[in-house]
Amino acid sequence: DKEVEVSQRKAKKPLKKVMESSEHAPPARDFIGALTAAYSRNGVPALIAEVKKASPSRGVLRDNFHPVEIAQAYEQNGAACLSILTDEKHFQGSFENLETIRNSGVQCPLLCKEFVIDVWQIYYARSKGADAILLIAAVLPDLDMKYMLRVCRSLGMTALIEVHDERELDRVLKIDGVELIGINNRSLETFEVDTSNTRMLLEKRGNVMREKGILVVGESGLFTPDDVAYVQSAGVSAVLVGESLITEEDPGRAIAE
Ligand code: IGP
Repeated sequence: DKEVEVSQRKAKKPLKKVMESSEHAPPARDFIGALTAAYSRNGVPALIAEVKKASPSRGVLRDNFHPVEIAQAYEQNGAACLSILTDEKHFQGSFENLETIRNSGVQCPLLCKEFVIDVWQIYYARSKGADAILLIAAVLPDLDMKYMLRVCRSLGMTALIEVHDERELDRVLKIDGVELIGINNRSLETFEVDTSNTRMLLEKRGNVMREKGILVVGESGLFTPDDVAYVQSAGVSAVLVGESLITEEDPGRAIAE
C-alpha cells in the first residue's frame, strides 16, 4: 500500500516538476555540522527533537498538536536539529508540516521522517525544505540504498541511515559515503524497545564506525537523563527523542529537565 500511496503522490506532481522545484529551494543546512557543534559545546549528546503527532504503537500522542509552536519551543530550548514526521498513514504527519516549519523562521536543520522507497520522496522533501532524510536499512536493499545516498548527496542533503540489528549494520558499513547512522532501539516489526540495543551494536562495531568517522545517533525509547547518559557512555554523539517530549504539556521545557 506504500507503493500505491507514492504513485498517488506522483499523480499529483510528476518527478520532473518535483526535481525542478527542489532546485529552487534554499540550500540544505549542515545537519551533521549542527550535531557535532552541539555535542562539543555541551558535552552531552546533541538532541534531535521529533515533531510527531501519533505513532502506530501508541496512537495519538498529543491532542493540541501545533507543529510550528512545538518546533520553535524545541529550538529555543536547545535542540540541535529537528525531526519532522511526514508519513501520514502511521504517524499522521505531513509534508505541509515540514514546509511550514521551514518557513516559520526555525533555523535548526530539519530531518524528513518518511518511509523512503522511491527517489521521488527525496526530491519532494528537498523541495519542501528538508536538510536531511531518513533511509531505513530494513526497507531498502543495498543497491537502492547506494542510489538514494547518491541522490541525497547531489542535493546537498544528509542521509540518516537507520539500522536495528547487526546484520543491517554490517550491510550499511560496506557502503561508501555513509556519514550518519541511527541505531533504532525499537523494532519496526514488534515495536519492542530495548535501549541496550544501541550499546550492544556499539560494543561490536563502535571501533569500525569511529575509524570511518561515522557519527552515531541513538534512536527511540529515551525518556530520562539516565537513558541519555546510558547511550552516551555506549558512544553516541546524538539522540533522537520523540514521545517523551511530545507527550509533555510543555515540550520545550521538557528538554531542559
Ligand atoms: C523517536 P521515541 O521513542 O522517542 O518517540 O522515538 C524516533 O526514534 C522514532 O519515531 C523513529 C521512527 C523511525 C519513526 C525511529 N525510527 C522510523 C518512523 C520511522
